Amino acid sequence: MLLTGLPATAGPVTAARQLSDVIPAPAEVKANPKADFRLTPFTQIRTQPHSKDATRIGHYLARTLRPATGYPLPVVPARRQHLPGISLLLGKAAPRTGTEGYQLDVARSGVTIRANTPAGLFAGVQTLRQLLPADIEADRVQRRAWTVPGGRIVDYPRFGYRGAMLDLARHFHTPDEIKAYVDELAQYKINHLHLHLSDDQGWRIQIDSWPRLAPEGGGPGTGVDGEGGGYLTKADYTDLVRYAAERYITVVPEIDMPGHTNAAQSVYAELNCDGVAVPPRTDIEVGYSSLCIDSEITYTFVEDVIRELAAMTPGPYLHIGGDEAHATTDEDYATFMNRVLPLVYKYGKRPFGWNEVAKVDPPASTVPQYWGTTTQNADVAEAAARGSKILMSPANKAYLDMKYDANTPLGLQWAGFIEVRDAYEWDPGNHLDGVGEESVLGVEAPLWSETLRTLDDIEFMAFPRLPALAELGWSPRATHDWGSFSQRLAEQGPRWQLREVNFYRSPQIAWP
Ligand code: TNX
Repeated sequence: MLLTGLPATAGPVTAARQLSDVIPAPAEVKANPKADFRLTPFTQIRTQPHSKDATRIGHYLARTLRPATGYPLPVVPARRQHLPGISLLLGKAAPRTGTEGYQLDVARSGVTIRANTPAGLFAGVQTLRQLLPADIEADRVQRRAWTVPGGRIVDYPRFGYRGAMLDLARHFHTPDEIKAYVDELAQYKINHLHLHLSDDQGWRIQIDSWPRLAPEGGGPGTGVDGEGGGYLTKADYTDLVRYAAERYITVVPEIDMPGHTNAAQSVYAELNCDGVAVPPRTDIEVGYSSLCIDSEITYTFVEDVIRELAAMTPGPYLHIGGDEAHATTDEDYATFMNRVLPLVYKYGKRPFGWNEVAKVDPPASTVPQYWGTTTQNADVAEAAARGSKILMSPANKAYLDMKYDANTPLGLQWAGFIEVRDAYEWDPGNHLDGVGEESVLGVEAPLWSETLRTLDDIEFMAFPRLPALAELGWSPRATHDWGSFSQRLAEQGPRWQLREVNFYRSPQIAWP
């Protein structure tokens, strides 16, 4: 383009993008090769007038595109349209785009993203970002053409819940590390972040009514091998919730009980049946701890924690764990859950539990999270038959802490090795007997931290498998195709490199 002073093909570092080169695969794509759009130094970002959300998303887009283009990209209200631009408009999107989808039109004269909600606009912005050449992720000016392939995308999710879980208990991860992960999750249209805030090795959230819990249960020397200390203050947590919400990600906090409670029981003696505090633990055993089911103080404690956690959590869900309670009898487990589930409702939240919670016939609005490794679970199937929605996290497909293969330096292997193709090749809507598409709330990718300390460690396990799970959660089944996915995934490699995101160079992918 004349105005840019750049030759049309300046610095073609990466191949031209196709309109369908997006993860997760969009629902509907109609390319129009004659309608490519080119960003120029005069491009404006025009946002829905009088919409704070659209303006904020416009600034987010501008911040994303400025470093590599060096263009000013002013964010202005979408009124007059005489300069080429990117328009972010609320309303008038195809009805099937629903509450999270969007419609993206690329023509020579401009790019228009329309959505019924800000969340949809934000999703459309992520698509636009991926449609630009990978160099757009550079933190310094790249002299090259910035072309967006022409045509129309109409896109919307298959499942309403697309999640990632981070275990802060086995090793604490700092707010900055969590935010960096959130930034990556948002690009793949993940909309929930589940924080595993307590376990045997650590307690990671400030609770005012039990003031020693976090400073002692999450202090120096806690975590696996005593090397994972730290906790979130209420201010940290609130700031994280806000940061995630600005990226249309809802935080789902988890306090694991009645097992996985050694950290709390090592700080407060009264949480043990014999009134004696247990020693802190830094090993990776599971299934040995249990709250004292017959003691009233247990329920005072649980209610205090749920009340304080619910008060700082704007999202609708609160996860109460419930897994691997091997030190609790079945009868005690039912007694406990039948007292604690109502407490979650009392404070206005909808309970999540690991799939063991299905054993107690919880109300239909309680969500069992399936983490088994087989395709059969009678309790979960019965819950689905009673109307429960199930969250799918089968450990042999969706666990990001499983090793890729025998040589992976990090991770565990109790659920098997999970290469990127294994993470991709299953159908959440047809995986578990008796749990069909209509019973599935969505897909979540848990990342347990027994072996993970740094952000580099987290990223190495999450990428490239997280995008595979994100695609299973968002894209219609009809788009499912390993050949297409593996090519689109390969193109994410240079983007991760430019963003300094660590990833596993899976031999299954032809990285450029
Ligand atoms: C099982 S999955 C656990 C966690 C471990 C994880 C390690 C689940 C509900 N419980 O306590 O961290 O395996 O992969």
